[in-house]
Amino acid sequence: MKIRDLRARRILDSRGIPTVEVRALLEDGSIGVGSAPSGASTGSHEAHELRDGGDAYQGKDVRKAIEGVNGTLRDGLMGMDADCQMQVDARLAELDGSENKEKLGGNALIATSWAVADAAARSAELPLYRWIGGVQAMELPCPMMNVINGGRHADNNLEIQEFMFVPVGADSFREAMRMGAECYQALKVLLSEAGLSIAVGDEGGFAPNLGRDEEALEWMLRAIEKAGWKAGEDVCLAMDAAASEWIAEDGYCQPKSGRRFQKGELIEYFSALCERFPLVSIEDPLGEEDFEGFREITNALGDEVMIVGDDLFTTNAKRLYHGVALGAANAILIKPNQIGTLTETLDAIQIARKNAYSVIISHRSGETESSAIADLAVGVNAEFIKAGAPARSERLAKYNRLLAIEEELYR
Ligand code: 2PG
Ligand code: MG
Repeated sequence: MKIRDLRARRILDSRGIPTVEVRALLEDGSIGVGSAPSGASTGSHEAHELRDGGDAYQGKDVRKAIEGVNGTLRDGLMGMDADCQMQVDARLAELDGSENKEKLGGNALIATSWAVADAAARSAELPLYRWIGGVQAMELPCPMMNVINGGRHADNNLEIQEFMFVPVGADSFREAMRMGAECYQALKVLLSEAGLSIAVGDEGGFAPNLGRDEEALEWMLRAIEKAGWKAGEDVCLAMDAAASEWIAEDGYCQPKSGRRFQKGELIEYFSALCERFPLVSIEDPLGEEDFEGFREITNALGDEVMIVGDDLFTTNAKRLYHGVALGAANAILIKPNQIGTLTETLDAIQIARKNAYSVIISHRSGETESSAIADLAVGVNAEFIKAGAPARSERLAKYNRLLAIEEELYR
């Protein structure tokens, strides 16, 4: 079905910052919608997020990105077949013409790419996950719920950006949500009883000040027990260190405490945490260029634990190939807006699959109400989805969509 029109407008994301929403109209009247989320701890190799500068919205307005959609992208895509996502996305990249989508903006491109996919799915009268994955789309991911926020996502004193519950023992998505949500509520009670803050960070997790980062994991173990589940069996733990934020001239320096680490010390630090806690996944334990460090930590911990490349790979096929060749990491975080089109996102997922890397579909810290990544997760049978706490509607949009998909698939 041919694309008849494209229209972009400004919406605000979950942090109240402008972002792009695109509507794609097809010749049969089908309308698809897509939007761009936005990161705080962004990798340097991500697709460029086009912002205006100047006074409006502290320089973060997206008028240029919107104009690009309503002009260049609209003209370039009109009349193209929305069913051919690959061609549409190739045209998007061609119209931008730059390596990292800096001309028209990765934010403009990803919103457009999603809008076209959504419109094509509607025109075919298929849910988006089915459109993406065909008959093979059948598995629900295990949620990774970020329940304690630190790093760039909160103004507390925690250096590690995310502490997550991973309900690995659940035998359905519904059950996994129940476990995660019960543990989250138990954690809230425990923190509050201890006089700690239960105000939340960007992804809906609590953001207390604690003595040491490890205490976050201790509170989580207590919460799992209080909720009546077994830590390490029903519910495991995961972290996103986002250690690119700690890169210093001579190694690593955690910005809030000033604590310094050499690469080897950081690997030892995480190894010790894995001995003490039922951790199943550590994301970005080292900086975004430290492929060698990732190889070392994967050698040390990779048999037991997922070592996840986020800033390391930025959903970029070339960077993932490089990592695979070295044995750096054994899992990839997939964020469509890091690369800018759905097709390139699917490429990265396919390379990961072929090389036995686990796939985690991920939200951004600045999110919209879109639930497209939930459909993507089912479409590609991703093992995991990381969409924040089981709280705040921009996070629940993804989890609630998965509950609906599960009902559709397994009623
Ligand atoms: C991450 C993400 C999402 P941000 O680092 O994994 O949790 O954060 O969107 O700020 O990059
Ligand atoms: Mg990350």
